[in-house]
Amino acid sequence: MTIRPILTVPDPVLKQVSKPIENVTDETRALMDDMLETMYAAPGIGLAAIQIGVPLNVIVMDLAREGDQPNVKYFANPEILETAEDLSTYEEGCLSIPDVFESVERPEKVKLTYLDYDGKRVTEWCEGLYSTCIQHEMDHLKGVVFIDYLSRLKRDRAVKKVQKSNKLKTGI
Ligand code: K1U
Ligand code: ZN
Repeated sequence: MTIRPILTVPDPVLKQVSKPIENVTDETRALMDDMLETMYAAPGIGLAAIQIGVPLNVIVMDLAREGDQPNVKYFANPEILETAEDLSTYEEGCLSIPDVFESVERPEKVKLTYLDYDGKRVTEWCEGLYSTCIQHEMDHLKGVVFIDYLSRLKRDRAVKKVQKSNKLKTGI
């Protein structure tokens, strides 16, 4: 397993629309393993493949609290089948927009279908942080990041903050 670099805004790769995978293969599982290690190292609670530059519909997630048993979830080709009318607001973060947290409103519950690590189809309702996180990660697959829901002023400010921080870290 390898920790891969996470792309940050305004990298144009993050705007790419990812493609479905044909089957969950050993290659997909190797990608999922690298993604999970990268997510834990960051640290984060979710990661979409495009965040490490791979334009495939693959997501990993672990919403376990610190000190609890890991609760790893792997998603290939996730699709939302139904969306609740009620909305909920959560202060979201993103590993591609480090140190920026803003409130985003999304449907409170979604019915999701996906292929798991073994290629088995799972269909379930998601709510709470699971619902927020899967919607956030599925946005990445469409080239959307959470700051796209904010005002232009807040979005530009967030991008400038990331660019400034990267410049300080790399000297470039
Ligand atoms: O970049 C990402 O897509 C991952 C992102 C997931 C997410 C967080 C909050 C709301 C929606 C989606 C993160 O993991 S940001 C980091 C974070 O939330 C966190 C990090 C360490 C401990 C607990 C949370
Ligand atoms: Zn994100």
